[in-house]
Amino acid sequence: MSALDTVPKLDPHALRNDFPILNSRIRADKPLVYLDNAASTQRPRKVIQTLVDVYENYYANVHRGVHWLSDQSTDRYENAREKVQNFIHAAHSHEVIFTMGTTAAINLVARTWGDQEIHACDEIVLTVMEHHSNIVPWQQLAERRGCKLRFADIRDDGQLDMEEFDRLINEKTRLVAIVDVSNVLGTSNPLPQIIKKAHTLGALVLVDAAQSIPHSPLDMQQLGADFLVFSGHKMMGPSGIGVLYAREQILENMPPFFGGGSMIRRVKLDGFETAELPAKFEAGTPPIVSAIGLGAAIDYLEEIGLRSIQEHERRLTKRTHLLLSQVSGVRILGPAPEKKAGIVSFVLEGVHAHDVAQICDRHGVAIRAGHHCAMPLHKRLKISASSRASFYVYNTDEDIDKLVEALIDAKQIIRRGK
Ligand code: C6P
Repeated sequence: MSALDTVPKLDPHALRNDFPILNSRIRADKPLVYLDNAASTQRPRKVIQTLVDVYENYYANVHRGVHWLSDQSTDRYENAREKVQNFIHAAHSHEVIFTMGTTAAINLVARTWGDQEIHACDEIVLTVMEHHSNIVPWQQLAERRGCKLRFADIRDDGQLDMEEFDRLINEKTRLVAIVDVSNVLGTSNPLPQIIKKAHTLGALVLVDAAQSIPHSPLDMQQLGADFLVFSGHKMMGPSGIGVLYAREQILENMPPFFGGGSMIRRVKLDGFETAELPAKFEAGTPPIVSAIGLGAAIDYLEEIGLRSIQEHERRLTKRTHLLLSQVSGVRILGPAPEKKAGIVSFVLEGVHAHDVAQICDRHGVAIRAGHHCAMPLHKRLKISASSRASFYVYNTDEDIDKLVEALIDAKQIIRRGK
């Protein structure tokens, strides 16, 4: 018996009942087929109800009041932090900083750790498959500090070129900032190998886990990355909430980012002292209810089991590759299904990605089209745009059949138009 045989199989048809929005009928009464999960997932009733429950019964500002309601909401907010800690297996809950999302978390690191630690002679290693959120903040840092950015290429099969990565990283490298799973290629990067190499050379590693954290298990103490960033809205949580994880010692040494209430121990007219972690990085009133909602999303994900989610998506990805490879004119981007997560981007010969997505939409099928905030990657692939189907726990084989039907229709419509 293989280890995978012991992973309980999830039932997407049963799980769909937890998601009210999936009962929607759109565009001339078509059932909604939601395949845009890499952009944002849908929320189960449990998460939605948690938000309602907090607003109806427990809402007040946190860490401020001495009254009962404030205690209730503070307890729930801090409990959500502990849920995140356990979910990523961090050593301490104060290593979990709530932010507005992945983008905000990376900017926080660039503006604090980056401005303090990076100098003109330093280098930062990135890859060509990064999302703009993991490129632009480093370009801005390079403008401020004069450091050099180096980009590791991909191989023709859509995987990271590890030989080039090994050549780019050296004693000048202070940071490797890398995506765990590419939001376009679905490529899953060899993080343990990358982290080991970076640490040997004294560089830190930031992992952009926006596309991986809700799809496969992650253990920060085992992985040993220095920073980890992700967004709640891609893991069935509310939008406007995300996480920056960093090791305690790094956070202790980093200067605060936003100044204001909560992040101080004491303020005088001629200066201030910062608060302890994690408050030091959470100035102002935080996204209280969204954080509690994220905690509820984590409960839901853990009930299903990350291994089961990963297996389900692997199966859907394999099936999508198989069926799309039978549609003439489709070119799938990225590696073979066993080397990628539940993201399948493709181009349909002779049809613009936006037209593909629009025709899919007429069939009730929601996919994303464009550069997916990864323009350098599209340039590297010599295309301006692609279409992308991305899966989650509630997607079924029938959803993929509908996608394929829509693509065949798109081809016929374009042929008739010519
Ligand atoms: N990708 C997509 O459709 P925010 O917007 O801050 O929650 O996440 C930014 C981000 C960072 N890194 C990766 C790998 C991402 O995929 C994203 C968001 C969405 O692919 C919206 S562009």
